[in-house]
Amino acid sequence: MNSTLIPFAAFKRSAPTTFSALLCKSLLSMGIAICLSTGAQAQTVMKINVSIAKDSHQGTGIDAFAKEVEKRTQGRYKIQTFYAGSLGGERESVEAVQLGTQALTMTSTGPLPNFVPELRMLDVPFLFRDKTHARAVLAGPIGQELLAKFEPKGFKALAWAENGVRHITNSKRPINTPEDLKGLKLRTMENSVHIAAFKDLGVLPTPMPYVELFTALQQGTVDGEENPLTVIMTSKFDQVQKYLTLTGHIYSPSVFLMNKEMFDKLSDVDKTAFVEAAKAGSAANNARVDTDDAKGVAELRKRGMNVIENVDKSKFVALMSASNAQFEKQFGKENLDRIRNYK
Ligand code: EAX
Repeated sequence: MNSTLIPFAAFKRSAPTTFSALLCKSLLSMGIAICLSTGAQAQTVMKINVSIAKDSHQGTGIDAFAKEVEKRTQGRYKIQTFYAGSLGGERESVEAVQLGTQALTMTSTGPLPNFVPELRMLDVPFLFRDKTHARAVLAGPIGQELLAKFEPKGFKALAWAENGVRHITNSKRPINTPEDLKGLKLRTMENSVHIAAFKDLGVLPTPMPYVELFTALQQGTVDGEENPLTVIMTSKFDQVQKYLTLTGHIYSPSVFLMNKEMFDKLSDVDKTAFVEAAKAGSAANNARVDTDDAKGVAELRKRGMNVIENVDKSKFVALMSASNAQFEKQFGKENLDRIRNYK
């Protein structure tokens, strides 16, 4: 691994200047490729992926990131973008980045506590008042401290982004109160906090990766799921889910991750370029979340969904707080209060 970029430098020096075609030396085990393009400027190619569609907040986020990296490194780095789970689901992709077989990924925090346990606290139900509160926490000292927790685990977390505020959909019946959920089989993310919270709500949580979800809903393996409006729209869940209730039960962050050794080998200037590019990607992602949140209800109604907007949240809060004492013991009440009270 340590030699990843050393041959790159050597390659560049010895490269003839008259190459007419793109020549790539793939170093798949290292998750990168080094290419010589016309004019023999050496270029390092890295991959980034998301598990949802290109036409989505996350797709928009990695597109903006790729463009900015190329621009800010004058084309010395090229980021190839992959969508819709074509390189694997979120947990698999995070593993690949940790191992270094893939350079980069953008993921929701769903599977991340399996790698960085401190992140579990971000997914506690009703922890954030709204998106503005959540964005402020992630941009402030708490968010920065959490990004640093990735480093001993083999990741450079370049920047936070946002997956969105989660709402419940299902194919069986309108959900007006938590009692309406009783007995429903609901897919959750592969995250122990989500699983505990949904057990408190009286549903049968079925954890599975997002990439398997559409088929599971279509085949009736599960009755429902929960995701932000932006994910529901881009995933076309309206084709397999009749009912949507705006529960807003959990705020779901996402993050740009890079293999730490690869990041450490970048020059200081390029390190800044990657971090700034991720911030630009995050801004593009968040803007798309806002657009989708603003039009989501009307759009999903137009597509035929029955949307319940005004739900009595206090009942959901009361039930989903059953595990709060346990969460406070596990994650530190002071840590959760620090997030809750952040202004
Ligand atoms: O990252 O797994 C999920 O439900 C996520 O919200 C989705 O994949 C987007």
